[in-house]
Order: sequence, then C-alpha cells, then structure tokens
Amino acid sequence: MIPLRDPMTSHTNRRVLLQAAAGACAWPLLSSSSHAQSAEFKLKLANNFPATHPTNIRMKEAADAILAESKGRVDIQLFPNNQLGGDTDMLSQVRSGAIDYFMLSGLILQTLVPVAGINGLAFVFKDYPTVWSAMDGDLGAHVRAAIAKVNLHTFDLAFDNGFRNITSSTKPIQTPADLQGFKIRVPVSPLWTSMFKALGASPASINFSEVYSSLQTKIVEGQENPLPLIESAKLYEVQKYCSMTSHMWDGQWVLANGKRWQSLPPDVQALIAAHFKKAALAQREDIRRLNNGLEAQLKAKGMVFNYPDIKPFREVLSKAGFYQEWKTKYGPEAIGKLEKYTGKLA
Ligand code: X2X
Repeated sequence: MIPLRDPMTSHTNRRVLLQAAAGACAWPLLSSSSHAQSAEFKLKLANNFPATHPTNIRMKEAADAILAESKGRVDIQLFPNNQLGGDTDMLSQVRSGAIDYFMLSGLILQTLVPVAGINGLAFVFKDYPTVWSAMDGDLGAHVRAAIAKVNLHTFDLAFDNGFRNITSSTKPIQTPADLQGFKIRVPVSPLWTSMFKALGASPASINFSEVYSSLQTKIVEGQENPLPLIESAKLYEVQKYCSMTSHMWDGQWVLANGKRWQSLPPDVQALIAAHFKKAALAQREDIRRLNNGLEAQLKAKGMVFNYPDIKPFREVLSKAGFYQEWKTKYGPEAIGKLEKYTGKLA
C-alpha cells in the first residue's frame, strides 16, 4: 500500500493545495526535467501575459530547449500572469536583479528610457511589414542602444503584442465624439495618457494586473489591447464592444539584468539568445495566425465589433498638438529613424 503523505509536509501536495486555494496558476511554469534541481544557472523570466498567450507558450518551449541543450546547466523558470507583481514592480525587480528576464512593452519602459515608447505613436505603422522592418532595423537598434545605457541587456528581436483596439462595456467607439469623457484604462506610460487625453477621453493609468477587476467593477468603462490579449485574458467576459481602431502597434522587449547577463559564460549567452530569437519569430507567426480567426471567436463569445474610420481620430490628435509634442520629445534623430520606415509623420 502507498502510504498517505501528510500534505503539509509534502512540497508537491502543498503546492497543489495552495494552487487550488488561490484558484489560479500561482506557480511558475516549471521546467519538467529532473536537471532543474542541480542547474548551475537558475534564472527567472517574468511578464504580465497569461500563461496561455503565445508569448509564454513559446518562451516555455525556449526554456525547455535551453535546459535540454545545456544538459541541465541552465534552468529558466517562467513566471507569467503578473505572478511576481505588476509591470512597474517587475521593472524594478529586473533592475535590481531579483528577476533575470522581464518582457515589457517599450511604451511602459518609456518611464525609464524615454525613446523606447516611439513605436507607440498613434497610427504611424500601416501594417506588419513596416513594423518589422523598423523594429528589426535602425529604429529598433536605436531603442536597444538607449536601453543598454540603463544597464539592461535587450535581445535583438521584439515579441509581438499587436495592433491595439478599444473595448468598452458601455458603447462602441465609432468617432472621436464617442471618446469624450470616456473612462479608459491605459498602461502606466506618458504616451498613452497623452494620446487619450488629446482624444478627449479620461485615461486612468492602471497596471495590467488590475485590468480585469477594474473593468469588472466598472472603475473604468473600457481599455485597449490587441485581440490575442483580449481573448487570452478573458476581457470579453467584462467588455461588450470591440472597436477596431488599430491605433498603435505595441511589442515586448526581452530585458535582462545587465550585470547578471554579463556574468554568464559566452556559450550560455549564445544558447539563450538563439532560443529567445527562435521564440520571438515563432510567436510573431502565432499572433499572425491568431489575428485571422480571433474576431470570429470573440463574436461567438458575445462581443460586438465595429470598424471606425480612423481619419477623424488622426485629425483630432494633430489638432491637439499630439504629434508635435512627441516629435519634440523624441527628438529629430529618433523621429528620422521612424520616418525612414513610415514616411513623414502628420
Ligand atoms: O498592459 C497592457 O495592456 C499590455 C498587456 O498590453 C501591455 O503589456 C502593454
């Protein structure tokens, strides 16, 4: 007979109990190998995306491959879904070295590295080919060089979050008039606040960790995010309308604590960099495929879609001085690198 173990002394059972009590995945996506206990380099990777989002599925694959190919020397544990705190908090943790790798939107990173928000300028990218030529080209290189100055290492390829659309529990957003006084959650970032203020809305800065509950309790009426996140974070449960504004492109840089990164042997650095690159390319492809089917899936879950003409939104932003303000803030060098891909800004 198998003896029953006291759940409170069994690590595994305690974990299962706690997980059940929390009602959520409160534990890292652990590497399955028995090598994990003895790894020479134990590293933590965290982000704000749900565990089921392609970002975390591909990063889990990368971590498994790194563990296997390093024969157990390098064990990267994943902490998705804000398990280690909200974005603002995790950014401090990667700077102090409490987290080794943190995936963050360039626009939120803007609070620390101002130019990192440049890709979020409203309506500047017309399509994905333009996004990837800029981000994998001179614009991305310019941003990564600025990030390096705050002692964070950035991997070459950004992950795709996507083109962002506005959702609401109260009404569809069809024209700028619908945004007047609209209570919208935005991530903690000056560009986001400035954009929605210029459009006449009332933006509230809230970390993603609090978004579902603030929509549920109606602290805010709406939010904006790409479809894969609206789906994976189940925002359709608390939002009725989805207005396809595609008002900006947003992506994640993988940020590493600089000191910790430099301390890794070159072969380990090369192994990690190669798998993060592979993961980014696969993730971009996942998002591309998801974008084709998600609208139908979200409609089936009860969301109502509309397709606003974006011209009036751009005009309101121009008139409010939004583009002028941010051109000045980012400066001619960075704006020149953006315009190389997008054409002259409004
Ligand atoms: O906070 C958000 O809305 C999210 C998840 O899209 C970002 O990381 C910017």
